[in-house]
Amino acid sequence: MLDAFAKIVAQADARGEFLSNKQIEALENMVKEGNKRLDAVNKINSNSSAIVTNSARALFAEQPQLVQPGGNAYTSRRMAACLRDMEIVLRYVSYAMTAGDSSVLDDRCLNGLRETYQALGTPGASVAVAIQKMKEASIAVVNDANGVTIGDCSSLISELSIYFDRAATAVV
Ligand code: PEB
Repeated sequence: MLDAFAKIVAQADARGEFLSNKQIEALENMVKEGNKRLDAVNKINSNSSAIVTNSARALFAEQPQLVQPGGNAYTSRRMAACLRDMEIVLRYVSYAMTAGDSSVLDDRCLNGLRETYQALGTPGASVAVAIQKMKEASIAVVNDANGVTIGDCSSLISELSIYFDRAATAVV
């Protein structure tokens, strides 16, 4: 598992070079914007159950066959597994956002997930829709200006989007 710092160090070491000015600038910027990053993570964490349940509800409204007899989220056992999976993905996205690097998400959550869903007969495309809905909900929560000083969060939002997109593409 890497964070943005360890990643740049590993890359420089692989080439046997000191960090470049550009790399140092990227890390400086990360430190400068660090509080915003942690605020974003904190907002996702404290709204995690709403993000998961609202996104699941939206998925089942669009794909009602999932919750009908024979559907992949039918029976409370499967529904619970589905909500749990969504929460796991959201948690790993929040870790990636904390670290500023996707490796924790890739290695501990997404690696082999497509094959797991194939083996289970769980529709990966539907999981991807659920993840996209969590992305929209998380962005809305992070961008919510209520009670905070408004700043520019655009680059954090695009980074967050990349982690969700990565998760969504990993399951189809
Ligand atoms: C991945 N999900 C399920 C299982 C595993 C995962 C390993 C099988 C074992 C179990 O049920 O616990 N586990 C999960 C994950 C990690 C992990 C992400 C990462 C570290 O360790 N059903 C739907 C929706 C979707 C869904 C489309 C969006 O209709 C999910 C939610 N996952 C789902 C369901 C099951 C499951 C298991 C329903 C149960 C499948 C079954 O037993 O039929």
